[in-house]
Amino acid sequence: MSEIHPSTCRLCTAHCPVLVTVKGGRVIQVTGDPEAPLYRGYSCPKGRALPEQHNHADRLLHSQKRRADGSHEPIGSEQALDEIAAKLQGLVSRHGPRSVAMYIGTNTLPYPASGGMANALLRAIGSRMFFTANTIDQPGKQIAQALHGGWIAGQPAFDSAHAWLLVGTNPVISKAGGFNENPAQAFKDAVKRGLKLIVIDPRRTESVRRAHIHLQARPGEDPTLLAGLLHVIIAEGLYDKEFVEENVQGFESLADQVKPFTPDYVARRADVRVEPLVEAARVLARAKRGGVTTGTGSSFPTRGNLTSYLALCLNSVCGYWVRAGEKLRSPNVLLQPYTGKAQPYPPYKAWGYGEKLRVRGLTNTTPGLPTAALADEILLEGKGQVKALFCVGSNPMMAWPDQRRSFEALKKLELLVTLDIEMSATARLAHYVIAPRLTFETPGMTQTAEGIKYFGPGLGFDDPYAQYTPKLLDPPEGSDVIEDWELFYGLAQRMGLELQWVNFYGWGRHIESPPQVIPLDMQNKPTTDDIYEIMCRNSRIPLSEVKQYPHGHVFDEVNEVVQPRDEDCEYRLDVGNAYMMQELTQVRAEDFEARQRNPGYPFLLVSRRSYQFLNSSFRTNPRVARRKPYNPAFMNPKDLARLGLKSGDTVTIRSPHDSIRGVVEAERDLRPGVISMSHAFGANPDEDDDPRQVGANTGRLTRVDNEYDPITGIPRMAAIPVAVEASIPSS
Ligand SMILES: Nc1nc2c(c(=O)[nH]1)N[C@H]1C(S)=C(S)[C@@H](COP(=O)(O)OP(=O)(O)OC[C@H]3O[C@@H](n4cnc5c(=O)[nH]c(N)nc54)[C@H](O)[C@@H]3O)O[C@H]1N2
Ligand SMILES: Nc1nc2c(c(=O)[nH]1)N[C@H]1C(S)=C(S)[C@@H](COP(=O)(O)OP(=O)(O)OC[C@H]3O[C@@H](n4cnc5c(=O)[nH]c(N)nc54)[C@H](O)[C@@H]3O)O[C@H]1N2
Ligand code: SF4
Ligand SMILES: [Mo]
Repeated sequence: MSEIHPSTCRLCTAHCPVLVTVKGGRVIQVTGDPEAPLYRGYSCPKGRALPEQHNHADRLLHSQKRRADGSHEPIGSEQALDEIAAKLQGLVSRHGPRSVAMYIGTNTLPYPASGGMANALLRAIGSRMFFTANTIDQPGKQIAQALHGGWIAGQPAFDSAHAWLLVGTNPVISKAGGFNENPAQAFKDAVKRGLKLIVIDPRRTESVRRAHIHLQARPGEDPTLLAGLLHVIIAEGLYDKEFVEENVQGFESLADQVKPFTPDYVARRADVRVEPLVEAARVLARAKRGGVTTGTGSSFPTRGNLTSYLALCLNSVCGYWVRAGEKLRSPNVLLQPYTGKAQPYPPYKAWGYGEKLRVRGLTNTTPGLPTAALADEILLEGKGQVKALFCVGSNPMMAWPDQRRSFEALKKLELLVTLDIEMSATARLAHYVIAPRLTFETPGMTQTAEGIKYFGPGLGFDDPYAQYTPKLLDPPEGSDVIEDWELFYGLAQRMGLELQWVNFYGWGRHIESPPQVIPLDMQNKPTTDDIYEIMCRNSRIPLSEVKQYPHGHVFDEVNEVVQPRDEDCEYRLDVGNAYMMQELTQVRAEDFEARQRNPGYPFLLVSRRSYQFLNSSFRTNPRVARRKPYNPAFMNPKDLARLGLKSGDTVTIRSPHDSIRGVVEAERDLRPGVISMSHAFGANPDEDDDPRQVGANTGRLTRVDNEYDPITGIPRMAAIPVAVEASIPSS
């Protein structure tokens, strides 16, 4: 007998409501939930492959301990925790708390308690070395928000907008940028009702299909393009004068700085035509309600802070912020209530506080400690050297830039612990691999996906939507798996540490939600549901009420009207930040023609998300990876022909730093001169890396200490100059 339960796929920020068929204690099918609101029954191949993930033959059902020869053997989870606690204690007493670091990755998203508990343990130890994937993703978003300030009432909801600009993001596949609920359908509906979609992307993506204008620009030129759009809007006097007058400062500086970015200059430099560029600017400026969303495509080619900042400037100059009397976008449901006012909150400190890194002058920043510097913090001898690293739902060996350096670093650690469902590339180097429970074996809720809104305007859910799902099944019989958070709680217990939970959501100055500190009971272990109750202590809608709607619910009673500006509010949005204006001057001064000539490396390698894979996850999932377990190197057919290559050929892709082997595939929709590949594939440097079996690791082509952002440390991760040569088949 099988039963069907409503639940949530929590793999990506979309958090799609799903129906889960359970038979004999095993999950056998996952489909979209037609009864759920907003999503219209949507699900994607990864969500539908969750049964194969849960039942995978290679799923870790027992934690693993590394033997002296590098192989692993099973170990009981209690025993593993005892041993790890003892080692950790020893390292802390010998080398101090800073020798312990955490790295939190994407697969903490399904488990809302895990990141917070990892952080609680680290704080109890006295270390501030807390790193996340955020600083190798789009850290510029939070830097820009801090320099520009924000708008308490937020951005208009997409379904009310007249124009929208997507820069280096492909939400139809990635669900990023706040397009959670069936974005393909949302774009279709919006365009039908008259919205004009504008996309800047070197590839004619799935999201471009509905676009009014597609600027298929040269990668890495987003600051130039955005400055060009601002140039036209200001030069033609199309900006929202009333809004700017009342709410914006620094307008003169911005106007001055974008002056040299004439349409002719921008068109020549980014290799687009003048007419659509000017038309895009006019469409954006004439729309009363709109938005600008940037993505990883515009973050990775360096200058992500500036790109995000100029995107915010476009929003402000066009007056794309919700006004008094309108409906508040993203009112909180599982987060604290707040009053949405039509007024700015002021800029705040973006970096230069908290923990200082020992390399490259880096500090803590609004997006967190620079993860691209963590390998060097492990490698660099001396006081404060990192000796122990915990990886939570993350995979540094696949995801960090400069793979060979990461490899040297992880091998040097005295204690590497990772929580993973399989023997990932990182797990293969780890002293301990803790086997965790999987999605449907744990309760879940949408609070984290809701909280994404604090990462930038337009993110999170537009509507007051929430869902809770109970645990649906027990882990497989005979297994010994724990929830991620139990590792950190268990270590704290063993080390005699008192943990304090911190509810930490809100914009820079925490105008909505000042952090709350809640001591955890260290004698009577809480349940996951107890922790969720703590997390939702001050939520706008009690978690118990959300639980009444197993298919998820839009809490319309939370739909609030935006309040007018406080009489005494003098805050303004800053579009003329000196640091950003200086960077824009540097961009204008670059000899772009010399850079473009780069004869040794005639192609630019960029990144992309695949529908089947989630970063390094699902690569061995039989349902989605059967046909093609690797990441093809997509190229324009004309480029292939010119090089005498055809789809399926193996090539060597060489950057100034290193080289990888890839399998080329023709893609007409890609701009000539560009190679587009997904990241998080390949193998460790000491392993067999047949590109047809495991793909290639694009992170190997980059260096962390060469072209990097001086604030967030993120290095060039895309628009990497490369050469492509046919590979000599290995015998
Ligand atoms: N060159 C290049 N580099 C990039 C990017 C790029 O586009 N190009 N993208 C960057 C971005 S945006 C990001 S966010 C980072 C991602 O960086 P990471 O988060 O470090 O990498 P992931 O591959 O997402 O790691 C997820 C890990 O979680 C494991 N896992 C899967 N399910 C579970 C589970 O249920 N529980 C637990 N505990 N673990 C699980 C997977 O097996 C995998 O090992 O990579 C960045 N690196
Ligand atoms: N299916 C799926 N969904 C995912 C993920 C996944 O691996 N698979 N990963 C998740 C993660 S960790 C993240 S951070 C998000 C990321 O979500 P997005 O930021 O939307 O990432 P992509 O879908 O790769 O879209 C980036 C786009 O930028 C384009 N691009 C490349 N270089 C440039 C450039 O220089 N300028 C401009 N303007 N465009 C450029 C690429 O062609 C690509 O279409 O997706 C999340 N969702
Ligand atoms: S879009 Fe994201 S949340 Fe939705 S089914 Fe796919 S992986 Fe799961
Ligand atoms: Mo990401």
